[in-house]
Amino acid sequence: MHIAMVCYPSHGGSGVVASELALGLAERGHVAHIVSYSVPFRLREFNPRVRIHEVEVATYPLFKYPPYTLGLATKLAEVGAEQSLDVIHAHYAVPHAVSAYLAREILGEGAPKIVTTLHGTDITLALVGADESFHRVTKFAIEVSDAVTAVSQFLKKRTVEEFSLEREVDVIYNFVDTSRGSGPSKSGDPGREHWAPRGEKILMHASNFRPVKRVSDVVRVFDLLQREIPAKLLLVGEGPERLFVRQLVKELRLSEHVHFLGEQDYLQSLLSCVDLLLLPSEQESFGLVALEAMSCGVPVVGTAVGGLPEVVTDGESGFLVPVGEVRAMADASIALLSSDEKHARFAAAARARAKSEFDSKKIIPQYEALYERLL
Ligand code: GMT
Repeated sequence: MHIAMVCYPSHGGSGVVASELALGLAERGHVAHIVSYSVPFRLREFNPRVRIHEVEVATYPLFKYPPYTLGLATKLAEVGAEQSLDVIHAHYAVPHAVSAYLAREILGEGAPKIVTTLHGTDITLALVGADESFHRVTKFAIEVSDAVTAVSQFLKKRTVEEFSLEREVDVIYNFVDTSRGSGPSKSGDPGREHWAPRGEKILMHASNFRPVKRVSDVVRVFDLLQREIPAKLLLVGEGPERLFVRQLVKELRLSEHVHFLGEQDYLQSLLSCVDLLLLPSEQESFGLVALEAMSCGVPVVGTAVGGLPEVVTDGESGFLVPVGEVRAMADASIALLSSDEKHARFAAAARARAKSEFDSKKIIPQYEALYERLL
């Protein structure tokens, strides 16, 4: 099959899922065509079965805002005609599925089928709530797709309710290649020596530092924890809250224990020396970073929101507490890190869950089957 993958190329779960899906499909003999405004970071290495089609957006004095949706539709129609695409897989309803719909209309008979995967932020956060017209266009994009998937049961339910949908929405969970993750044993890792030379515990948080991630909660949890357990905190990612978080780290006099690592393309090598992942988000339709951590045998302390409880089993592969309960998050983290036996049990359960429920070998065939069903 020839499948166009439409995604955001930046560091973020949806781009990672689209890129890894493209690579997985290529491995299974298909050809994936990435259609985006730049090359997604995990696809920079040449792969003959993953072809990149960059969207150019016309700039013209009349255009106050460059029309990306139209540029994308034009590119999809062009790739569709030249490569006989079977499927356009849009990650996000707005604007990607809208462009896919336009391309399908332009191509007419024999046009590719449209699969739209909902990742959450378009449904659960600002877009839909902020503007009635976005609500309409999102509902439209969902309804005209040939198939729609959501990355968790939570997101499916939320979408069906929000848009009073009568159409079918499939749940296909996000996935991880568990063969890349190391097991739960953390001792002897060279990263440990570097970040924690005195044998301190290592905590990590990775996100796009948007307010929804509540990164300041990470710092406050760490502050409480390091009063009882010697520890270091690795903060991975870039985003609007970064300066504010830096300031908080300074105010709490934690600078020598907190490392800001910026954006990282792959987390596995970092996670191999990490003891605990903190994810205190206000909303998370899935929480891909939690799964990446679990795949490396890293338990997660996070919030019981959205689809996160479908990924992290509370009390087995981590702990989930209500949003904003910093003290509870710190207590759960302290409990996990102060007993080697407990930590090893959680680490093994986390890795086992990632392998049994979310391995790419289990999930990618579900997308393949969906494409085949449509064709
Ligand atoms: O969380 C973000 O801000 C990024 C966003 C994205 O577009 O990558 O993440 C969403 O999609 C991910 C992949 O399906 C999910 O793992 C995240 O939970 C979801 N983010 C939210 O729901 C806030």
